[in-house]
Amino acid sequence: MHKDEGMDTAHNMTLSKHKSFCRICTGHCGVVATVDEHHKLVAIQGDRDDTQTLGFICSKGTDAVDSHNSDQRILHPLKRMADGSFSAIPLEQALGEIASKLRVIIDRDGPAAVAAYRGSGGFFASASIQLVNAFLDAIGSHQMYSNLTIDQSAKWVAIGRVGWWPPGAQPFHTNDVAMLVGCNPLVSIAGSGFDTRHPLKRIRDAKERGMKIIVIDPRRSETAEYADLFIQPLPGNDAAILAAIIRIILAEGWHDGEFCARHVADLDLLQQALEPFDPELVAGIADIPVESLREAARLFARDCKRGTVSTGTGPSMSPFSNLTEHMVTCLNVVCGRYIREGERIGNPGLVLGWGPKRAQVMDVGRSWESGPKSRIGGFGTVGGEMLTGLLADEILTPGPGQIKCLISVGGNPAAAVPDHNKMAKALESLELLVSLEPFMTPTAILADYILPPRMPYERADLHLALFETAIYPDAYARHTQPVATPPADSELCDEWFALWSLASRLGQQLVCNGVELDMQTPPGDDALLAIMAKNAPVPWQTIRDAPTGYLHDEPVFALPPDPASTARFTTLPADVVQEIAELRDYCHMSAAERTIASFPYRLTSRRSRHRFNTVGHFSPYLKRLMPWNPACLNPADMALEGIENGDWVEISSDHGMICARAEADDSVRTGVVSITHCFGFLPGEEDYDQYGVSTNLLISTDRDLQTINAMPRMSGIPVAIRQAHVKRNVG
Ligand SMILES: Nc1nc2c(c(=O)[nH]1)N[C@H]1C(S)=C(S)[C@@H](COP(=O)(O)OP(=O)(O)OC[C@H]3O[C@@H](n4cnc5c(=O)[nH]c(N)nc54)[C@H](O)[C@@H]3O)O[C@H]1N2
Ligand SMILES: Nc1nc2c(c(=O)[nH]1)N[C@H]1C(S)=C(S)[C@@H](COP(=O)(O)OP(=O)(O)OC[C@H]3O[C@@H](n4cnc5c(=O)[nH]c(N)nc54)[C@H](O)[C@@H]3O)O[C@H]1N2
Ligand code: SF4
Ligand SMILES: [Mo]
Repeated sequence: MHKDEGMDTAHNMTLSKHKSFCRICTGHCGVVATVDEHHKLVAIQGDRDDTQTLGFICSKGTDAVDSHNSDQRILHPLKRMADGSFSAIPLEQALGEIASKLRVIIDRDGPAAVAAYRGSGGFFASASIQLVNAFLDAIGSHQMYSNLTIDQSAKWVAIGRVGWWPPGAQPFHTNDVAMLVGCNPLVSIAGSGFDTRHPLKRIRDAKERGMKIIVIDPRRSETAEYADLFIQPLPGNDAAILAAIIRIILAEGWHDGEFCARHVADLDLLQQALEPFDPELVAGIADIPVESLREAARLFARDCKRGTVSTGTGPSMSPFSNLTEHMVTCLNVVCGRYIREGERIGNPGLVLGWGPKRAQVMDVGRSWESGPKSRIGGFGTVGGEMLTGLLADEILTPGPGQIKCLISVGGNPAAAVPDHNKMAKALESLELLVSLEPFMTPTAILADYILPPRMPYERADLHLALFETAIYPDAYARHTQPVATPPADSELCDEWFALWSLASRLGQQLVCNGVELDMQTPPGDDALLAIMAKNAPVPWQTIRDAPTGYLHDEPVFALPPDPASTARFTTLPADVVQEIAELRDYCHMSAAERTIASFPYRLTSRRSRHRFNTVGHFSPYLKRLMPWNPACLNPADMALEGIENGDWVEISSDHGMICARAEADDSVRTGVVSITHCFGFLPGEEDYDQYGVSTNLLISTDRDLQTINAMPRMSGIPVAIRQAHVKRNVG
């Protein structure tokens, strides 16, 4: 804690300022938090002296003052009563009752009947993050779910299929080119392959030093405004676009032949397999100029020598998403865009372990081919987790292994998970739903018990270590002490405390990072963070006591490969051959065959500045900035459909129908409607002015799932659009 005191003379109050950092998104913005003499948060400002984020802050970051002090915040454990209302009960009682119910379920149905879902709130509570897995391990359940498998799990699939390069990809600040496919870091402040620490400054600086930026997005996004080459395709065509770009590069010999000869097992097979992706054909399907594909290949592979192609949520949510990420990885591989032997690895990790890595391919294996399988569809695990696209069916389908209890740790599956009605029905049907959550969200409303935790500025914390090498270009760690105290008379329960206490009551031993926790005395934030950082190169105290972050600047270089290693990148495994065949067939369909006549538009996902997924719906300030989620349409399409700005429009897919207000937006290409996710409330609660509407009503999890990761089709969704006179949502 870094402290500075002063007087607020108008209110005759002693105010003090403390450095900390925001934990709503991976931006991790350094802030100065002002608290009053009762340690109540009164202001949050961006910290201009922060070495990483340089003063950047957004509307959600400053709103933390109101969210911490909100009169809608839950301040006591709540229990759902027989009549559906909630009653505040003492924490000990709540934990005791939950433990007894867990005991009954485990004894009767086995440990696999107990599942956990970690959402964003759970990811950003660092002291708690390990406890969720530790709890499930202790009781013997494999049912770990999170938002990662309705996000970009295609990246794990690609690593499992192609191979991993331990020193990492070439980092943004050393590069002369960046190809960004379906991500918008200037708004999402997210994304590997970019520098999200004050992204506007970073992109301007990069352009100033000559970096070329290629953006592929159906919407001329805020990031696309900085592009040297902007390609605006119909959504869902990224796999074909990237296949065509690789085909051009290989045909022209612009790839890194030396790197490929040494590290790629089957380049010739890839080249043959991509033969069907003739640029003319692909350009026709994606509705882009063929020259833009050639220009992208030239700029990326011939004219620039360092830089990567990276994706965000757009392509990972659209059709052919695993194949798209495969092509992304292949493009980086054929151009050799990895940190090489002898080169400095800017961030070789810190909290989760640090040290030199060999410049060679590592075969990490296909996690989904061994280990536990889902009952529905026989899918395996990805990133060590079961697949959220199947969660509702795993709850609803009777039989051995059916999930009867879900512990939601900082997540809002009732609002965030596709197939909105099915997910809500599943949560409602659970024998026991526990929500570790500060607000009365759709998920909390369906819960049997709500345990409200301390909010970020009230707890000690670390940056999101799981993604540390993507967030920080150097080996850097950010710790904060609590800077505010929780509201008076509250009885809160941190996520870690709930899980520790439940395990303890069930007589289970928790093990975190190889350390057995004392199950008699609660560990506390500091002990848990120290355990997480036990493989860091410096003692925990060094990281903890660095007031504004710890930089470990001992240089690390990529080591020579192990001569005995035979691992190579595999660009054409058998399942990819099959996916390429499917994509080829799709590309060879006629336009009429490719489009479902009754659903001629494509709905695309996008993020909004003034929400973080479902976070912000309880904030008067953020709601003023963005009350609901408009359906953004190109004015030409609006004219075609006879829709005026502000009109109600019906958007229907083969699964459901929603109503939203149309907004003319010429940054959206024709044929597309762009609308933000995670609005809306529970099925049946239709109050657009209050909540907006859930696009998850349009998405099925019965079909259109990707193989391997069961990723639902959440973007590039075929829809019909028409002016509506009566507003109604039908899932
Ligand atoms: N149709 C469609 N659906 C989507 C997406 C899309 O683009 N389109 N995007 C998907 C993606 S990428 C994601 S990541 C998921 C998000 O899915 P979730 O992670 O389930 O949803 P969030 O809204 O991020 O949930 C965060 C919750 O944490 C709570 N919270 C805030 N602070 C704390 C805290 O300190 N502790 C605890 N315990 N809780 C806290 C918030 O109130 C909120 O309820 O949604 C997915 N759903
Ligand atoms: N302000 C804000 N920030 C957030 C979030 C938020 O809700 N609000 N959510 C957070 C989360 S959970 C995540 S995972 C990250 C995500 O971060 P990003 O992936 O950067 O998310 P978006 O800003 O939605 O950018 C996705 C882009 O993909 C485009 N797109 C949609 N479909 C396709 C397609 O088929 N092909 C191509 N090429 N592009 C397509 C969209 O037009 C959009 O511009 O953001 C995080 N940060
Ligand atoms: S929510 Fe805003 S202030 Fe907070 S870390 Fe993200 S970008 Fe920074
Ligand atoms: Mo996400």
